[in-house]
Amino acid sequence: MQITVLSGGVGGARFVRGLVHALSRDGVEGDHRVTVVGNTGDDITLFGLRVCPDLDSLLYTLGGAVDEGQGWGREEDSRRVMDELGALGVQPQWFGLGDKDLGTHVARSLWLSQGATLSEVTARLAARWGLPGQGVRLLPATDTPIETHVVVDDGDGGERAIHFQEWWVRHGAGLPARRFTVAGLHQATPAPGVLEAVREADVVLLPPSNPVVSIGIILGVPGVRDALRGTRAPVVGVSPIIGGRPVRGHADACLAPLGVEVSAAGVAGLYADLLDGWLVDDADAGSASPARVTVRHLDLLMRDTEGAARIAGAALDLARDLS
Ligand code: GDP
Ligand code: FO1
Ligand code: CA
Repeated sequence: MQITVLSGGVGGARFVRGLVHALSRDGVEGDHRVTVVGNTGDDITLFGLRVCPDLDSLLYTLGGAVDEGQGWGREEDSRRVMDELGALGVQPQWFGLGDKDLGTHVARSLWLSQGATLSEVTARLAARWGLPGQGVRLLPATDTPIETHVVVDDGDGGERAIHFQEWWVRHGAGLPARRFTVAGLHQATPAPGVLEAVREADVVLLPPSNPVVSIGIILGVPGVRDALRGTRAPVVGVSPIIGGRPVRGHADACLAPLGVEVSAAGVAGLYADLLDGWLVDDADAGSASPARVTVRHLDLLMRDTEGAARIAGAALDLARDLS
């Protein structure tokens, strides 16, 4: 069975870890059964290094090396390099890169500078973290550099665009967003294997990732949304909103500029043209859904890997029933 997942960082990574657990527990075998298409809109160049937070959250989580409390970055990391950069007056200091994490960014930037594509770099990093041995292939949504920007008030009656990470991390998504733009998106092409992974999948899963700045960005890469609309595979999504609130992060601040209600139904509406099945939390049982979408409800909180596996298993069950 070929399962394709479009993923952001923490929410997507925890779901994929649960999916891998469910597949190994239920005895489904075969190499590269799971293809994860990761968001690259969060990517940023800092200190001359290319940082890909969502891809790295996937790598570290599946590699068993993530800082579980944060959901991103390496466990038991230190900040000696950042401290030294601070002492040297090097900015920015609002984005904290751990020492072990920096090794990833140095290697990625080196390999990119030597001419490797982001897909090739990601495959090398995935090998380091044992993803192929888990039957997981990780693809960036695109090899074209893209960056999500947030248009905010400039305080002078006009507007200015800042990098998504500056908005999310430095400002805690506290500056009201007028809209999101994605630099480079129109020229971007899907990374090798992305469209095939969607078209030839048996199941396409949308994990509980941010619908605007994670999955929304992947769907915005030219050709990807059409591939989801056209695939014969059932497309099943998991709501990242429980009881009208994001479980973590600032998805509410991302939905606001789109005028979309912060609810499971609001998110389902963003996927209405491509969704076949939709999992909502028990708290949202009875919530509205787009026409022709089959909705089931269950406990959607991923407390641990077992909990994530339970949710992933429910998504696969729904997909099977829709096939
Ligand atoms: P990010 O890139 O690190 O922000 O991670 P994602 O985009 O993959 O996922 C973020 C979304 O995951 C947020 O909107 C959260 O509401 C959602 N999320 C996080 N943990 C859970 C959980 O346990 N259950 C559900 N249903 N959603 C979750
Ligand atoms: N998130 C923070 O809130 N503060 C940070 O200093 C920070 C550093 C960081 C470094 C590497 C990395 O891969 C992720 C990091 N994140 C940090 C998380 C991350 O940038 C955001 O949560 C996501 O991009 C939002 O989707
Ligand atoms: Ca993200």
